[in-house]
Amino acid sequence: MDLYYENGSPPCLSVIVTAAALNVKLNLKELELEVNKEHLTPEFTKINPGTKTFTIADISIYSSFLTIPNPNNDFSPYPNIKKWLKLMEEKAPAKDYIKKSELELEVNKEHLTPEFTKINPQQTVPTLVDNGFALSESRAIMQYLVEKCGKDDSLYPKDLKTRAIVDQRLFFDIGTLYTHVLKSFFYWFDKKPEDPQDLKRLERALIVLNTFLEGNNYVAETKTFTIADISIYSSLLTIPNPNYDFSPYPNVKKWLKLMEEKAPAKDYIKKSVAAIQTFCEKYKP
Ligand SMILES: N[C@@H](CCC(=O)N[C@@H](CS)C(=O)NCC(=O)O)C(=O)O
Repeated sequence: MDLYYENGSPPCLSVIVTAAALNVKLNLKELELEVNKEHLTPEFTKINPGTKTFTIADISIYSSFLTIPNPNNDFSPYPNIKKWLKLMEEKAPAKDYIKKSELELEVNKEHLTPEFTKINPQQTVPTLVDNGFALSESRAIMQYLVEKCGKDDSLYPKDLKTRAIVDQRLFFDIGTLYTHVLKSFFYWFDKKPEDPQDLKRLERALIVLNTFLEGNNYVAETKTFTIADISIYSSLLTIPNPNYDFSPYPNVKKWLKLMEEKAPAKDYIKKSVAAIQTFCEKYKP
């Protein structure tokens, strides 16, 4: 399996640690992204497996589209999206509710560059290519790797409720925790003082994480670490301030120590953290 990655990228770190935990050897292909530019290439778009009927992914992305504020947004540069929006309009249930919640639409101007876009229309790393099957989004990749290569289900338990908690933590990470860590990162990058409201949001996310860990060794209340621990660990390693004070979150502090001890791929983690720190040092406010 090929993994397109960038050193210092937290979602790439998550996938690489997951593969190491599964003893899966990935063929690492490093990309130099130079923030939002170099990886923007076409071929990444082609390998885009579809399903026969709509899934929760269609529903989730359709809802995102309905939230775009400009009602006259021109989707003609994206004919497949246009066609899919029409199809979803026809197929999605709860039409009355959708009508009520429809907002105006607008889309960012996309900068599509060739080879990479063919494989991954999202133009992000990590991107896994398994024998022609391409997959992006670190959390989806971790799930795929465990399902495909796991000798047991400990990293992504099959038990319905345990899995639901792991999924909840993964969504909490992508939607809340990592989002606020990333904001911190960009304040740092832009050499701007952090908005106190944003700082508060990160603190609130850490309070929530601290609560998840109350009486538990791992974030999803499991006996051993799961992909939710790996994902959240990668997120926290990205906090740009190397002296960030975790003492208001004692459970998080304890868990970070445990993860430092338990997480595999220690050399890669070291390298990735060093890359983040070098980057942060360069943009120190
Ligand atoms: N939610 C995605 C985020 C992926 C992501 O944004 N990766 C960054 C590197 S850390 C990237 O590829 N940035 C380039 C861009 O967004 O243009 C995941 O977890 O895989």
